[in-house]
Amino acid sequence: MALRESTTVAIVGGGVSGLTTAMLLRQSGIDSIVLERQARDYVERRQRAGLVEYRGVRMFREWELEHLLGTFAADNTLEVRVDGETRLFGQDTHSKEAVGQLVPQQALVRALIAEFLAVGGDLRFEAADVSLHGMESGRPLVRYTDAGGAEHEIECDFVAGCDGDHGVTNGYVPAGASAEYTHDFGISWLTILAEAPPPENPLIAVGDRGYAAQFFRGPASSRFYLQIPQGDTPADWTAERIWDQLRVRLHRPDLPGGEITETEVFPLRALVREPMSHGRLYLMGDAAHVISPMGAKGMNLALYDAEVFATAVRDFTRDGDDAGLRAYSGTCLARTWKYQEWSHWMADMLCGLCPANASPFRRRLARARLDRVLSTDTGRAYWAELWTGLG
Ligand code: RFL
Repeated sequence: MALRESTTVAIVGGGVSGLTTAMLLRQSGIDSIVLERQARDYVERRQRAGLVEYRGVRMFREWELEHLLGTFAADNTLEVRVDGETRLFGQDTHSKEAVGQLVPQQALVRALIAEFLAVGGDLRFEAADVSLHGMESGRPLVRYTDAGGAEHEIECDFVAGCDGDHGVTNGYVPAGASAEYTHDFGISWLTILAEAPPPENPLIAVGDRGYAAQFFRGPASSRFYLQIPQGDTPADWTAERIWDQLRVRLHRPDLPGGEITETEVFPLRALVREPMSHGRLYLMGDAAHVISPMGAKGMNLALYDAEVFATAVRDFTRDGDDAGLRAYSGTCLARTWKYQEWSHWMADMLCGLCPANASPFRRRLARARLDRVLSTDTGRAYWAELWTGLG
């Protein structure tokens, strides 16, 4: 016999989108149960993104949760090093007042977990075999098995599908009612986490020597990216080879090495699932869309979806106003596509400056675009709008 429980929103997935949704609902006095497949320790250590754009910072401030973001303000400067020559984005008035925050994703996740539990939130780790039932009914059910093997059945008003790209919830939008749009950039990156001092500004190096990047992930740690040949695996990249290539491509022969704590190969790809809702099920974050890390927007889109959904549930619960819920998918998809376009535009320009990805003609086009973005007022304003998330 399954244990029968009840809540307003059952949230599947305790990553950034699930925990933010739970916290925003909590701030509105709305109860939820978060079901996370992994153990707490695993979730708290999983390192990925590192920048909350200004729109997200403003969101946390407006919901009185800004303290969760830590203390590393970003000044919106991005350095692009083209064949060793420094070009600085964001060095103008367009984004001066709208600064983001450097927040390693796992630090945000840790802060959200601690806060949610401290205010009495219901967060359950090691929840296995999650399944959804009756999404088209007025009162859906979520079933799962807890770590001790006991079966649970949660009756709720809404289900938030926050379980990432490889989760189960997006499978509950019927095939006939959904479409999946994908793009493969034909580029593979090796991503490296290392105990190495971060650069002064986020740094992307492009040009004859190939693509490399270095970003802040803590006062003494960095995330690096290296474009690698398609088909390479982490085993092909020894620590010596990694540091050697980083020094060459970043034009930093003095780059200090450090302990490499993680390496992973991933293809640059994009995916959007439409629609982002079905009946009482609302998909958010990576469960609905995957974006190349080129524009640093994956986590930020997840935060946006969480706010649109939590606001819609609040309006419905408090005022009986279902306009936000009805508009949810369209609202989030409009922003998703805007940032997919931007991320693609950035990749086209920056990866297009490397011989491995572009003909000499396309490389000159990419450089002309870069010059235009940096040297015209409209170009700088366009870049700043999207980098800050205000566009
Ligand atoms: P997450 O973070 O994947 O969390 C999903 C959670 O759901 C759980 N789960 C389940 N729980 C219950 N039942 C199931 N059946 C479940 N299946 C899965 C998982 O254990 C997990 O805890 O998705 P969410 O919340 O939508 O957040 C999305 C972001 O994590 C993602 O967009 C970013 O990490 C993308 N990303 C970056 N985004 C940025 O904004 N800036 C960056 O610089 C950036 N760098 C990156 C990235 C992603 C990377 N990966 C994944 C390749 C760098 C990397 C290397």
